[in-house]
Amino acid sequence: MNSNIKVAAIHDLSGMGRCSLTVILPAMSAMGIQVCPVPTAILSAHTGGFGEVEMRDLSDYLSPALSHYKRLGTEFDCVYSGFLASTGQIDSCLEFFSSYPRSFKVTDPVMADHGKPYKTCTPELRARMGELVCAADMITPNMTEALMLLGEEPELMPRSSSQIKSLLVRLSEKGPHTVVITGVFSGSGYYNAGYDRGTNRFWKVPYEQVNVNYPGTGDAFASVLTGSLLRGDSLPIAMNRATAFLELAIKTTYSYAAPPREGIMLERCLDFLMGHTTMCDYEVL
Ligand code: PXL
Repeated sequence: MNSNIKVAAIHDLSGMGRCSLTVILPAMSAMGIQVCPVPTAILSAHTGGFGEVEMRDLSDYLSPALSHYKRLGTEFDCVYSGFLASTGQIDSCLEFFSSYPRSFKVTDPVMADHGKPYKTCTPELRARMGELVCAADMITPNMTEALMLLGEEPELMPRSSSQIKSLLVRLSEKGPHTVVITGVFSGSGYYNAGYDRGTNRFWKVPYEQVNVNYPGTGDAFASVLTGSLLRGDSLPIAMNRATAFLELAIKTTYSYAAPPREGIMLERCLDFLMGHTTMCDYEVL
C-alpha cells in the first residue's frame, strides 16, 4: 500500500463559491492523499452566479510547471484534470498524461451542466475535450457532458437503464476503461452510473435529489471517487463513498439555507472522508 499517494490536480482556483481546487484539496487531503495543484486559471469566483468575475488564464504556466516536475524526478500516482481555461491547455494535459504513463489518468470533462454549457465553454474547447477524454483512464462527466461528448443533444429527460449502458459503453470505446456518469434521471429517481470495461460490469448508486443546484458538486464527487479508487476501493464502493459524501454535504448545506452560489459546506463534513468504513448501497445497473 502506497502511504504517500500524490495527485497532480489540473484545475482552476476560484476564490468564491467552493469549486475546483478549493474542494479537491480539502476532500483529497482528508482522505490522506497529497494534492499538488497545477492551476489552470485564477478566478475571483466561479462563473455561475457572481456576475462578472476577474480571471487570469494560466495557460503559459502549465508546461513549464511540468518541466520542473520532470527535472525534479517527481512521480505522480494520478494526473487529474478538470476546468480548463483555454483549448491550448488540452495540449498541456496531454503532455502531463504522456509524461506519467503509469499514473491513473482522470479527466473530469468540465464543460456544462443542467443541459447548458458554462460561459467559458467554447465550441473549440468542446471539440478538443473529446481528445483528452480518449487519453484518460477514467472520465466523470455529468449527464449533460456525457451527451455532449457523444455529439448528442443534452436534453434533460428520463433515460432507461439500457440507454445509460449504451452511453457508458460508447464513452468507454473512446479510450477510458472506467466511465462514471453523474446525475442520471431514471424517471422515478436519480443515480450515478458506472462502467468498468475490464470486468464488463455496470453499477448504479441511487441518491435522494435535493431541489437546489450547488456548484462544485461534480468536483467534490470526482475527487472523492478518484481518492477512493487510489486507496484501493472497488468501483462500486468508490461510487458509493462519493455519492454518500455528496448527499451528506448537500443536505447539510440545505439545512442551513445557505446561498446556493456559495457551494456545499464541505468543511462541516470532511470528517466523513477521514473514515474508511465500507458502504454497500450500490446496485447492479
Ligand atoms: O465546478 C465546475 C466549475 C469549475 N470552475 C469554474 C466554474 C465551474 C462551473 O461553473 O465556473 C471556474
